[in-house]
Amino acid sequence: MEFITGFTPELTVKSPGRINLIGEHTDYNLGYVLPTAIENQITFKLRKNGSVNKCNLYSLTYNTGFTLDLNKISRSEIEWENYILGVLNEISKLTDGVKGFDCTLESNLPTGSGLSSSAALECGLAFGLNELFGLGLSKMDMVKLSQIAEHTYVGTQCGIMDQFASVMSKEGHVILLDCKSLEYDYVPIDIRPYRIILLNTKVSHNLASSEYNTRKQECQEGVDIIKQKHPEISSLRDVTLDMLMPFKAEMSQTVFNRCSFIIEENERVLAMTEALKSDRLKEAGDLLYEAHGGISKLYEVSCPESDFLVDFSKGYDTVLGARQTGGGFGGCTLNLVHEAGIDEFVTAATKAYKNAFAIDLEAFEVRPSGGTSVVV
Ligand code: GAF
Repeated sequence: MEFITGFTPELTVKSPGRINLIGEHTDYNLGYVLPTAIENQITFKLRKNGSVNKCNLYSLTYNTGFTLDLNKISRSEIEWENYILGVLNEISKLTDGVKGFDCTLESNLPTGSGLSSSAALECGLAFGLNELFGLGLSKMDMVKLSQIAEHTYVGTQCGIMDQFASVMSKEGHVILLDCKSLEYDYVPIDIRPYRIILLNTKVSHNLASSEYNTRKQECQEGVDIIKQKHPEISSLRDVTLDMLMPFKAEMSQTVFNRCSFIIEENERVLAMTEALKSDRLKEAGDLLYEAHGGISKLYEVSCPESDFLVDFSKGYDTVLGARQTGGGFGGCTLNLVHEAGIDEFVTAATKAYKNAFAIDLEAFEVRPSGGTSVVV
């Protein structure tokens, strides 16, 4: 099949990936997160094609495309198509305003690296179609429908953080999002002379999606047990460590560990917010290390490659803190590194990582950036 890829677009949209400074797996436990969009993004070029229901999508990055019929949307065997199909399916529940369109996508956001290329894809498409066809969807409509698309078409029971960060981020800020009330604050982040350096492990262990759903179930199991004595709680967000302790004997060690991590991680998000607001960068770094300890030992969503890089960073005075960012089982570690020490740290980490895993590390700086937008 021949795809039309070189057309003059009516609209260009950029949709960013995200980092999460801290607050991992807290979103579906209705707690707090502290993400921001980054400059790495997917660019969508769109035009109406005059047909009622025929849509052509083509990824210039992966040289692959597909055609779909808006009247016959169903799940595909091909993973990336499901992000698109899921979004179209959710939009169709809200409006019949989408008609035939052509779309090319180009990405400089590595997939499977914990930077949420999935949400960038979902939200960019929703945003682009909203603009192209004047659908009248709000930003929160786009966030929510993209999250549901991932549940129904992709099968990951994700929380709301990634889609929220992709759409709502603001340059120079992280977002303190309360995933229960969906209230949020933009927190300015000025960590000079430190920078945010990502080290991409280049591994994405394929148990990520199934283990993700298992973690969600384990947390729910914990909630169900605690609820028997505290009927007022509806999520781990409402539980303190003191409330959890008496239930230790009633829970498996695994469920107890998962619950402890989430409760502590929520506290770390709030502590990180305060540390950033008052320039206590050393404390911010310590919180990252603490969080990684929990990610690795209590929540068990790390992997040898991420653990290696986080441990390695501890040998450098120029690194304040590090942890794996995102859903887990690989992807990137996020490091707060003094600008004078970046080259030395990255060179040494690259060499050590290659020796340990025979993988070429990829390192890059990211800056808190704005959310999904039209390119003018
Ligand atoms: C993935 C999910 F999509 C998010 O909702 C979040 O739970 C994250 O993992 C872990 O914090 O990116």
